[in-house]
Amino acid sequence: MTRKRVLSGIQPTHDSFHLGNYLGAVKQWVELQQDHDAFYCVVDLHALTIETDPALLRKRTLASAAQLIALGVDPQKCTLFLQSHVPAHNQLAWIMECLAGFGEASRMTQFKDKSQKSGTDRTVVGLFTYPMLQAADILLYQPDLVPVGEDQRQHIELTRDLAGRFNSRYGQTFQMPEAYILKSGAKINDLQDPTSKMSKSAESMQGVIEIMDSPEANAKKIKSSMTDTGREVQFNEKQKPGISNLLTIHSSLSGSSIPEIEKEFEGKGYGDFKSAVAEVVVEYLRPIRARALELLEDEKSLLKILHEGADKARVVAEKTLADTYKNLGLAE
Ligand code: ATP
Ligand code: LTN
Repeated sequence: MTRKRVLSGIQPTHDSFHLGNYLGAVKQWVELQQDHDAFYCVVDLHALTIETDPALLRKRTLASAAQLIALGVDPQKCTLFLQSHVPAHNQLAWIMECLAGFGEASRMTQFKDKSQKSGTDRTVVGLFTYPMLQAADILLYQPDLVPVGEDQRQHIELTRDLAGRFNSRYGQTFQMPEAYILKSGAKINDLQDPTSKMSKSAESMQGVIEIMDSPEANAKKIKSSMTDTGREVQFNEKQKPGISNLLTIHSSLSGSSIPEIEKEFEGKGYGDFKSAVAEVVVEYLRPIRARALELLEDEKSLLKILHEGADKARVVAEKTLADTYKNLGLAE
């Protein structure tokens, strides 16, 4: 039986991924690569929608790839590559732009939010066409599943609409992809503001656990995380959002269930619990950070992995692009 195909992407917009990115997204990538034909890409072209210094963009792109590998994305088991290494992404994106309606694209909430924040004059056209490039990323690989966070559901819906529209106008060309979104448990919140999600663009990084941060800095952030009222370690998102978030983090990394952890800390205070969470997080991330740093020391080998990934990705992408051009009536 052929394995189901999976595709996903992540933007290299920051120096480090955070625990939310790992538990909400990358951990699923690692699990899915075991029994799926998985394609994972660092979407460096999407990152151009935010103006970045060229040296920094390059550094973050390589750091993203190194972190993915250190977190368990295995180039022997999946195809790991950079979006900009496969020109078919841009080529199919144009086709998607000619298929999407202006009104339809204007309804994308990510565009509305981001453009509202920066104002029309500072919003680039690429932010508007971002979802059509994302649709191209996906459809080129004919995936069955696209693992993403809840915030990406609308973009996957648009991708499905575009695929359906193309197929009915020009004949069956694209596989209809499904979003693969984890249940609510996978949402990790900010340690200082546990009612909002842990985010790379948070105002303060005090509540964000970064993979590439030093173990000491991360331990300190957890120990000084916001304290809820009361003193029992119990999962109750309404009354104890901070402790509940820490319980989710502990459980996801240690593998112990939340009731088991609650039992372990019965009669002990928040202080002991926070120290234990700090220990779990620090020990989990320590080898991952070390491995990522090691990979970054040998850029040549890292780039070789990415080039080999792109060679594999190109074969699949170019086949879909050729079929698309043919079905559209572009002369051969
Ligand atoms: P920003 O907040 O600046 O938009 P981000 O931190 O949300 O960035 P993205 O690059 O948008 O990160 O997300 C990468 C992946 O990580 C997405 O699939 C997203 O759903 C997931 N993700 C991001 N933050 C969290 C979180 N706090 N909990 C669970 N999953 C998350
Ligand atoms: N928009 C996504 C990143 C992304 C993506 C993709 C995800 C770009 N292309 C293709 C899945 C499939 C985000 O911001 N998380």
